[in-house]
Amino acid sequence: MALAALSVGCVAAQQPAPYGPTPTAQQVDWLRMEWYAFVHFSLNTYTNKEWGYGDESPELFNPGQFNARDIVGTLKEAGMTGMIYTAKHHDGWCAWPTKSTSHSIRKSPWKKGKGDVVKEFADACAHAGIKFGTYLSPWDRNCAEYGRDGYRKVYYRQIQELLKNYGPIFEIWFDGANGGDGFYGGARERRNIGSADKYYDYEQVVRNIRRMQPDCIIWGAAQRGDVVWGGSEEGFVKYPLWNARGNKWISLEGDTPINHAGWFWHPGQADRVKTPEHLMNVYLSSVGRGANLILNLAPNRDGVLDAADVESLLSFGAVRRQLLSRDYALGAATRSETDSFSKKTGTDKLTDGDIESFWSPEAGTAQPSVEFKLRKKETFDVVRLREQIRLGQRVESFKVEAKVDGDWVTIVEPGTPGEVETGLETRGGKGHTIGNQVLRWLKEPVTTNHLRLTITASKAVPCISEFSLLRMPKMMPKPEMTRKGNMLHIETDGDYKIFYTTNGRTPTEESAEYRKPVEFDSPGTVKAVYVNREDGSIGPVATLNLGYAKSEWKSAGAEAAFDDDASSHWKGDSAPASFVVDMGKKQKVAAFSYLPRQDRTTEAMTDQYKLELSSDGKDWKTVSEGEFSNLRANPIELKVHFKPTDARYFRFTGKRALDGKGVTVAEINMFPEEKEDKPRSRKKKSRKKKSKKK
Ligand code: FUL
Repeated sequence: MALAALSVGCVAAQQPAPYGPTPTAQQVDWLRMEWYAFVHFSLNTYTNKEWGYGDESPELFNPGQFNARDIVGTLKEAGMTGMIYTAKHHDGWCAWPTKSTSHSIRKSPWKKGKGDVVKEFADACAHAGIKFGTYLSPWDRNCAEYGRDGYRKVYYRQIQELLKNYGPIFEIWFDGANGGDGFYGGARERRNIGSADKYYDYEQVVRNIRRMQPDCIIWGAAQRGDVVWGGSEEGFVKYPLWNARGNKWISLEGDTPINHAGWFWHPGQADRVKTPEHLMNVYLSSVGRGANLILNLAPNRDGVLDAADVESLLSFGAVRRQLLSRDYALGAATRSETDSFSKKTGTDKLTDGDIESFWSPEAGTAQPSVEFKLRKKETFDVVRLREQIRLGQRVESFKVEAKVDGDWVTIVEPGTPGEVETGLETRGGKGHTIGNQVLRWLKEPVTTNHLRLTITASKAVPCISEFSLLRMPKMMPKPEMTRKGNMLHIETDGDYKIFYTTNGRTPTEESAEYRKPVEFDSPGTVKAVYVNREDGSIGPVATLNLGYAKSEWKSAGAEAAFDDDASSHWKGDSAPASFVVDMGKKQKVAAFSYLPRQDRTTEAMTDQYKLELSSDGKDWKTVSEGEFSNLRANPIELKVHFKPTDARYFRFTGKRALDGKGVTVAEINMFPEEKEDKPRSRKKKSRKKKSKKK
């Protein structure tokens, strides 16, 4: 939209000049998309890994029930506006029949090597009317030429194929993970590329993309693109949020998987899905702070989304839709401090429901404010504001007050410089920047018909397009569970009763009621739900997959690695470093989990390991050795499966760490054989009947 066409409501009857960097029309359209899906689906889906090394066989990829329209239909039903597919992840395998490498879907048995996942997703998106984008990892652990000049040709060709053959691409992702160990055509070595900007020549990459698809939003590309990473794979961005980077408008995107298990599908992940309440906090701490949200869904080995992920996505989608369905400020009477409610000075633009029209006070007004009169008293607990960003981002802080029982009460405190809101805590936040939009979830609902907005600091005359009042739908939380030694603890909350099971079944009101910590010393699955004491509604199921209890475990000095306390960690002074644990008795182990240190530093965070088992503490057998991937961006608990083995002792070796000296472990768990551990027969799978449609 041309600036001249903006509908202005300002006292001076003159449109304010743009301030600072302004977004391109494409960036504005992109911000209006709010949230869309990431879909990670590749060879890693079959290897229980987050990063493939590059030597995985393309034979693994055979999703017998994959149906792109089913998946895209689910995303659309949730209200998502697009999806971005990992056409190539770091392992280098291409999910389309590329001419750039033979390490591709042509070598996979799926559709006899004639399949093209990119095409199926692109077509399904076009069919559903949502946008399609692509992720093409710059880092390629398969390609022999990676790290050398020859790779650029390969990579540019891949970009060209994706941008020329699959219709409009709304966004292309250039991941920041670059260089390191890999297969590299058999060299099996470490390759570093130095400056990614120089190595890939992002200046040229960006130029070429603009030529091929001028409307495509470019993520990353050494800040030469349009959008950058929000800074955490938990999905939040920091607030206040400024879109200006030097003289360029750069937007932010919060990214996170819907499942705690990671970006790709992993066995047993149905128990680790994030609740709709959690997702709402992610939404409020990304979209609600002025960024966009990309939420990952990972199809399983059949090529189908897990029912648990779908259920949580759709419930969150419904809650979001309900939240946005009614704006209590819509059509409210307005006035600026100097005018009456009847005289229109443009303040009415704030409540006209038009995202483009805006109010702007006379230049020079110190702390301009607007009053709102609703037709009747309403109860709300979310305030939303939008700036007319086509004219740049201006507001530094704002305040919202409500008249309650004749007194003005501040319901959104103005932010003060230097404060930073981070993480997923979203209730009671202050009023800093606005940008595309800010959503502030109040600590308590407020009932009133009279409000006041004050812009307490702004870099230039404010241009505010919307002021909205929303009501957060009720969301049931799920109980937090932990086991300490042999005792199971479930977080209590006076409003709810807690029911739980230890046999894997979904708890009901017929199940055991939790009142105080209970003994649970075996491996297994505990499930618990909250039941609202007032209305009997049941919340989402919380699941805890427990390994062997660790109360009898002994070691010389590594207790912090198995004390059931995520905040403590064992540290070995220099890599490699090991510790031995005596589990007290011989038992069958088939998997272990590793929790990296959780204190928000990657210093000495173990990312290469070896695990050995022994029956007598003398003869050792290595059962697993490898890499813990993507810890820098996403330090989650990772579970590794191996051949079931009887053992009383284990030795864990941290072979390498991400940064600095030494290696660390926050927590190690050992698991018996579980149903999902068993590899599924390929033949059986492809014979399975079709349509497991959710
Ligand atoms: C990261 C990658 O390394 C992860 O594997 C994942 O693809 C995520 C979206 O970006 O940087």
